[in-house]
Amino acid sequence: MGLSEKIAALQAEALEKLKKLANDQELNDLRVNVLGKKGSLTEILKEMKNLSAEERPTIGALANEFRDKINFMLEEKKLEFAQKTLNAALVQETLDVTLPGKQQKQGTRHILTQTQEEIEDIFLGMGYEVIDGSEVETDHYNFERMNLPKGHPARDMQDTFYITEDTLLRTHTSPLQARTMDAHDFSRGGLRMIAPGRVYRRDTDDATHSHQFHQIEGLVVGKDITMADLKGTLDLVMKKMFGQDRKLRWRPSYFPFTEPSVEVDISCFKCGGTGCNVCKQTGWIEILGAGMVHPNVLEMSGLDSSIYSGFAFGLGVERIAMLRYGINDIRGFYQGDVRFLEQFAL
Ligand code: FA5
Repeated sequence: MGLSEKIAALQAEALEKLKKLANDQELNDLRVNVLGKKGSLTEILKEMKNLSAEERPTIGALANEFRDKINFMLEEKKLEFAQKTLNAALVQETLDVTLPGKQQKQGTRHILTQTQEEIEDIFLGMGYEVIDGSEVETDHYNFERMNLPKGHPARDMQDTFYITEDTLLRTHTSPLQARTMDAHDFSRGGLRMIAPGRVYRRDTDDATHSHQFHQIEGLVVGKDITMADLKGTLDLVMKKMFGQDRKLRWRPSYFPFTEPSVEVDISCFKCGGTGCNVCKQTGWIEILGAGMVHPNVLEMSGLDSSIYSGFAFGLGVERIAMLRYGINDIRGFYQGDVRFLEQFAL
């Protein structure tokens, strides 16, 4: 068989194999077997040295034509395989935009935060400043500046967690009264502030008591502040919080840092005052402590108590939220049970 016939036979065989290729691996094998250094074409071309000078160019041209043709066809096949792989991937990765999405659970502000912010908004609307305080407080501000010197019997009602002998977790937000008065420049006028925050006591946890809870302190100091201002202010705020029908009841009480002192009750939201299990058949629910700032407290901040007077109050945020939403166990606020919390999602 002459070389041109051998090339023609090789071409026919290669074209046949090309048709049957299944993947890139087989394609590469065919390229190596036919066109590679030790491939069939190279073997055939080794015989060129036996040809005459006239025959060589013709066979050479034939061989080149064959090589180009096979290369071209292998390249086409390669593209075909790539296209197939791509199509298969596209089919597999199809995104069905009509499928329903996964529902994302969205968080919500805690009911205590909501209650606190609502109270803040009412006071901000009346021109009060909102003051932030530290939960770690000194004995000096928590007790002494609140007219509770060391050994005072009323300290027993607010035993707390001590960090050192003079550093403790605050038992109420009242130290912010002294701190705010100390920082205020009274030559520029009086002050109106509320101070919300977490407080701590060595109380036994039960349905209405927690060893940590939230208070909002209120303080107004100026030149002609009277008990009437305190009454008018709290009456307005409580009606905004609990509705116009609520009545307030003022009872004499005792706090070392106010004189006179009062405790304020609100007419029961459930029975309206006739008596039920929520108000323990009294028709009233205690909501806060308040009074006129004790002269000693004013004087300790450097104020002349014959010129300046003020009122203060401290309310429990949990107590307010429990009343508003009919929650009967304070522990629900802290347990993080989503079923409890999501009832108050806004
Ligand atoms: C005080 O803490 C005073 N500092 C309030 C005050 C401020 C009076 C300014 C006068 C002038 P009392 O201990 O009563 O007061 O607490 C105030 C409110 O905090 C209570 O009415 C109650 O709502 C809430 N509270 C008290 N103890 C607890 C507790 N263990 N758990 C949850 N709430 C509590």
